[in-house]
Amino acid sequence: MKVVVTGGAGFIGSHFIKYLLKRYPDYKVLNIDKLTYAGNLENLKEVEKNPNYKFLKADICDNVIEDAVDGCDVIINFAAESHVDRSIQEPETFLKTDVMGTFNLLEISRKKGVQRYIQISTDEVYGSADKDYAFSEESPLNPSSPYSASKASADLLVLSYYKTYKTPVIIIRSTNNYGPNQYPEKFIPLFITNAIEDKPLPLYGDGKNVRDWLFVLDNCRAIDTILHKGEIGIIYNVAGGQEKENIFIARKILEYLDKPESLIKFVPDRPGHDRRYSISCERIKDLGWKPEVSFEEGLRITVEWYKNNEMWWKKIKSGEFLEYYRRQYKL
Ligand code: NAD
Ligand code: TDX
Repeated sequence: MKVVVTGGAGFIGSHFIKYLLKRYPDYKVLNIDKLTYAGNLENLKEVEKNPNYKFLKADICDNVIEDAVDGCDVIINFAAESHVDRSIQEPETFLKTDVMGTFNLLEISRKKGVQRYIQISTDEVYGSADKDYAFSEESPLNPSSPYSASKASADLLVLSYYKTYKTPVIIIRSTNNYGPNQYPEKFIPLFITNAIEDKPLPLYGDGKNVRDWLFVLDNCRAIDTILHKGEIGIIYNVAGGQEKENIFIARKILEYLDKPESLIKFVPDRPGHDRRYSISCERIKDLGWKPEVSFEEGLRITVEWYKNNEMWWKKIKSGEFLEYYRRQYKL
């Protein structure tokens, strides 16, 4: 199978490429990535010499990628601007990449007759869930941030291509991923790396917002399952089934790193901050998938990885990110 992965130099995409090449040694993967601040080819060091792996630095909004995808069977679109706080400060790139980039890939899929177009979406498109309620794939879209609104818009476009042109699409909406190689602006890697450096952990609001955490390799297994067994025209939710308040996670990270709780600093809430994310995922469970990594184990693996790979994140935090971080949290 010839698979085009877009956004494969980012967090989830890079794990997925490594997973796919290991699991299916005869598959060929073309990674198309613009290498924005979030793209990092170091994430792919172990496969860069693999003859079945190729990399193309390009923007998914650009028509030049049309020739590159020639002859591919599947496109899996991970490429996106993915950080909610950045979308609040600078929404435009989110519309360009997440909406127009998806549009460009759909057009290419339609013209080239790809066998499958898989859109990597998010549970955030459903918006905040009331206590004890979980959204299903049929729930209405109710996004809160420019990020989730752009992802929801892309989902609607993807579904329209299925209805109008019979483009063979599938949408995957997963809960919050965590694990090694996640850019340290996201909650878990930001808090781990700050704690290692004895810097404050900026906890938004009262710290009681809830996210459902999915270890990144469990998500790779879910995408694999859907790639091979998923039904065309269908949306699949993928839930970690491990809902935690942010403050619980902050305390666990400090406990694992043997750092004091006084590092937690409550800061003003994120505008439009969704209180809780929760989704049901019976559809993918019916295909035989379930998460295998408990939150405790996944968090330990993640903390250990950041402890042992300081070069990876220190390079990032000492550069452009530091400026952004100072502006954002005024710490
Ligand atoms: P990430 O920010 O780590 O990586 C995004 C990648 O896309 C980067 O390599 C970047 O260079 C690339 N990219 C950005 N704009 C591009 C463009 N115009 N053209 C080509 N490449 C471009 O993101 P991630 O956390 O790995 O998320 C991957 C996907 O999964 C995204 O679509 C995101 O919305 C979705 N998702 C993420 C999570 C999560 O918790 N991280 C949860 C659910 C869904
Ligand atoms: O400094 C912080 N302090 C804090 O309290 C940051 C960065 C986050 N938080 C809170 C906000 C959220 O309640 O932690 C929670 C998780 O925040 P993020 O890591 O920014 O993730 P979230 O907003 O939930 O969105 C993520 O999950 C769904 C990803 O960034 C998206 O790409 C994905 O679609």
